[in-house]
Amino acid sequence: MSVGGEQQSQATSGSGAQAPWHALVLTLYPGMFPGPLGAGIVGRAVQDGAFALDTIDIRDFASDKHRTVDDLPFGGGPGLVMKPDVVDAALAVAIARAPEGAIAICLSPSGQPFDQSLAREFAAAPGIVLLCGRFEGIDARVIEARALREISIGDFVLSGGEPAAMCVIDACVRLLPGVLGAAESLGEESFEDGLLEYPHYTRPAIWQDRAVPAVLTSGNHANIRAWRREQALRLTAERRPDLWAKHPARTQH
Ligand code: 9WO
Repeated sequence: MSVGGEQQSQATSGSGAQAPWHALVLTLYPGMFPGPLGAGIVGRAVQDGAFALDTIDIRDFASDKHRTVDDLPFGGGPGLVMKPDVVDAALAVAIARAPEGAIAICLSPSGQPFDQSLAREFAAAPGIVLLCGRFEGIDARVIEARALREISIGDFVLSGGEPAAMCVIDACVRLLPGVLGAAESLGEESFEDGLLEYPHYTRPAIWQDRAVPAVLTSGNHANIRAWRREQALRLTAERRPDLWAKHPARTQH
């Protein structure tokens, strides 16, 4: 058997808009999707057809009767490495199926740190192809040959790239036009201005002897805006010196 992903891949997409933003995930565990992406705002976006979520099972591109996708590492050492021929055959189909201009990504702790500006870049593209590794990793030659963007969601090791792919997709989808309603819309949100979020409060005004900050119940909206800005600046300076160093407000505080 040779290349065959077409029939086995699953699509989860709505029926509304034409050529919606497309996320195409290459994985050995297509059953993990949509998973958490089926809930809440992102789940609604799939149902509404604001974006298309598609998986390709990498194992469908194995060429032997045992459907082998991994092999021993050259140079020795523990574990197994995903075979370049199998991964490349899956990528060929993925790139052909994804919209022209889609960005091809590999999830790896060695990648470029994912942040809100990368989410904006990916959301502005016609779509993304996400390669999720398993075992000890993927043969480096296929990543180089396909010029994949290596992306990290943080300095920790997962058992596979899939949870990281879900994070990237979630961050991009909520930036697509029409996905967030007015009530949830961006603007004051964390990272849209390079700052951490100010703290939030709701009723009751006193809970377990703790009162809400008085300014929030004052009705003075200029003071409330100023207080929230101060809190965002203070939290960012205290907790995230890396973000604070890049922020234009740093010199005034
Ligand atoms: C694992 C690894 C460990 C140390 C330094 C570099 C590394 N690369 C990989 C790797 O690509 N691993 C593959 C995907 C196979 C094993 C599970 N994988 C994975 C991806 N673990 N953790 C991630 C990941 C992805 C994005 N952001 C953080 C972690």
